Amino acid sequence: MNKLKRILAINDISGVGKCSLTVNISVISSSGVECAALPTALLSTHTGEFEGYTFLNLGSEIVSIAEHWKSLGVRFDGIVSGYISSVEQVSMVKKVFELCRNEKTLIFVDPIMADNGVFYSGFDEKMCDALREHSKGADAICPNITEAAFLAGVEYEKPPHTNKFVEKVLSRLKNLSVPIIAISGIHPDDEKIGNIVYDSKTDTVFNAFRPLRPGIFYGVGDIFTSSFSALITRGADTESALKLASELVDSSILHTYASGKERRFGTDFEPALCEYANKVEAYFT
Ligand code: PXL
Repeated sequence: MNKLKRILAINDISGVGKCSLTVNISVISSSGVECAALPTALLSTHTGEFEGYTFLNLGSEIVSIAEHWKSLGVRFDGIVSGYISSVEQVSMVKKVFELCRNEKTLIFVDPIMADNGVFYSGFDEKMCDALREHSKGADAICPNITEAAFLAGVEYEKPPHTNKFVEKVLSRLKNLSVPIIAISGIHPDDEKIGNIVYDSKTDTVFNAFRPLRPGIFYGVGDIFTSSFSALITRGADTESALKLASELVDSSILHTYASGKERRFGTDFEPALCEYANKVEAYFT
């Protein structure tokens, strides 16, 4: 039997709205990987399309928690860095990497800061610069196309995302020397949307597109990053991890779309998890 892998997810906990840690824990666990959690902030909901959400910065706890884990000898096979509340917290998360990694730990950075061409509430250029630095030294980064353009210093272009735009973004991101670059939410024409992954080991770009369903689906970036990072940590090749993660996103979107629910309450990945888990186990068998 293969040893159970363990990932640390560093992200906020938004109580309602199905994003960040609530997604990380569910999807990473369903991928057959243990998920430990380090919350960077506590919110009542995510920040998109909700008014009056509460926000508590948990920065003062971050390094102490990691020091306790170090004293216990806890190490992680993978660390996923997600929503970081401020520039100051970026250096705390860096410290967590130092305390909780060994020479084999894979580091995944999801530079959560923006979508659809605009920064999320509370983020700006300074945070973008800090996340660019934070991304250097990661084994993989998982930005959406807006975050990818911002990190690359390329002006964001609205859909349709042309090949020229995507290639420019990717070629600038390669300068960060991160071995795997996974970009989600690329929308090349009216009919499709999807993800691409650049793997520097083989100098190959893989893609996975799905039929477009109109509107915003909150948390799909978190679903994708959680699945992709768990599968890579378990030893999947990049092409298979992209395929399985993209199928989970696609299926979650289909369930949400069919339900007609209010989108801000999040994407319904739960009905898709059982089939996903079975596919993952079949892949690793
Ligand atoms: O899904 C990304 C995300 C994470 N955390 C918070 C958010 C968002 C996106 O809106 O608001 C708090």
